[in-house]
Amino acid sequence: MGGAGGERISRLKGRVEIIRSDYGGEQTLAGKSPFVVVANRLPVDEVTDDTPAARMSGGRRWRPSPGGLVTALHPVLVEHKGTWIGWSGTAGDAPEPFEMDGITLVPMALSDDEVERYYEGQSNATIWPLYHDAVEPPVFRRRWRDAYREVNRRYAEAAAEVAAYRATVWVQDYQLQLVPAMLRELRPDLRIGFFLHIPFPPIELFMQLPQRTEVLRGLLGADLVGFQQRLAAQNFLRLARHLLGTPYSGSTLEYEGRKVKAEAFPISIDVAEMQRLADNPLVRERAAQIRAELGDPKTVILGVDRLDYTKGIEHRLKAFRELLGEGRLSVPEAVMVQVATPSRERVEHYQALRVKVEREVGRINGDFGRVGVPAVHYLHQSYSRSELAALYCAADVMMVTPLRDGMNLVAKEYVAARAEHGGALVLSEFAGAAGELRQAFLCNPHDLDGVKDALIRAVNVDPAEARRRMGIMQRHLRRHDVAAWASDFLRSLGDLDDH
Ligand code: ADQ
Repeated sequence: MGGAGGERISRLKGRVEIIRSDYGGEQTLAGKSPFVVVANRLPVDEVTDDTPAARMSGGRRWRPSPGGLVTALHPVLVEHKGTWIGWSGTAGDAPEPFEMDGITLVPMALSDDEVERYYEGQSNATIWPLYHDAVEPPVFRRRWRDAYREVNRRYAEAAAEVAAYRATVWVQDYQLQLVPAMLRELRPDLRIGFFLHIPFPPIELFMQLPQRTEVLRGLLGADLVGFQQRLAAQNFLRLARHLLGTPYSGSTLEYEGRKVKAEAFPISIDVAEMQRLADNPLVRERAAQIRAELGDPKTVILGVDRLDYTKGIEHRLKAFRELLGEGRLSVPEAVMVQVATPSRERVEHYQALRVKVEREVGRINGDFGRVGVPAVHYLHQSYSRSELAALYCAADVMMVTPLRDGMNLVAKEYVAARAEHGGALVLSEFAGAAGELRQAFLCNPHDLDGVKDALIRAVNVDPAEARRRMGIMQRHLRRHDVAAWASDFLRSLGDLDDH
């Protein structure tokens, strides 16, 4: 790591320049960013533009990829001349930093090899399964770990370079757990926050990680470590005591003479945006059209997930199949629509999952479908926000049955889209969202009979009762939207008294 005192060579953005590591206070860092977000991905997608004009200019074009995080942080980023550091999504050289909608975006380069080892390997085949209760066995590889460390170091150096004196830097998620400590070593003046979007496992599981002490120390580089749920924050505090003997009281621990806070900040969605979409007459029309195309069934049951083994898609399909087999549901009165967004398609577990899900869909349709009337409509595609909103509006019952999920935004989006129209949410107890959406039909996805019963109760719920439940959950979401989430986190980070 760049040494204290003296000079450090930074090869950021393909340039080589010398910066003084005794950052020298406000003057030397004038013009830099007082608020920096560091995330694996930038909040934009590259648009393939093969027109002669685009080729001539050598320019790359970008379009915002709308997500809850950027929606929530956009006002803060604009107000504070913020910078977002992240990967563009394409392997190879990184484009130069550029401005979009009032935010400076600093693209990071990842080579093909790094995409395979840091992103698909260590992030998505080691840490992702381990942190999700090891529902698939995590794979441990030394070369993945080395790439993870190297990429984390580059992100930390990029943040150190763009951050103003005493800036606030907010690091996001499991791909970048080493960044807080690396950044603190480079820039002890910064206020550093970290938020983990996925669960944080209990000690027994975390201890499997060969890199466990390094990851823990990496996170402890932050002033505030945020989690989706209180249980995750407690797992973290207990782990620090277990592994490093770090004492804690309440949510604050003492580490290397500093205070580190670990707290829960359940993430949310842009509730107003989803409600606006759901109220849009074009979206309503599209919802009616979807129902008509499905053959105007009495009950439309919907699932919307990334095609991921944590989401419990197979369990949900199996419950539906058994209910059809037992005659407790029947086609065409009830049909299921399962949207499974393509995801991490080069990772082995994901390829295997796709085969299993598609086989199960084929089996259900073979057994219970008729010509022109499938029992399950399976869509392995990405959709626009308005098409998703139309699907939510069209669905009588939404099934969200993950085996483990940090939060699950789909559950919140469905509730926000239902306005005064009722509808029922079947929700796994193992989704973070279950901590807030208590009026859902909660179930344990491992208990197939329990899932079946919850689905039947949701299908048969009295409409007035459905509206009552939906109303309570909506009121909760209106008070706890993603903007409230971001400001709660940043307020808590700003309240820390050690600066
Ligand atoms: P994810 O695991 O990706 O997020 P989730 O919270 O459900 O899961 O968010 C998925 C998002 O993608 C939703 O906003 C949804 O609308 C969108 N989406 C899903 N299918 C789509 C499709 N076919 N087309 C277009 N959009 C689609 C991780 C954690 C979660 C945590 C979030 C945020 O795993 O637990 O809730 O981060 O912190």
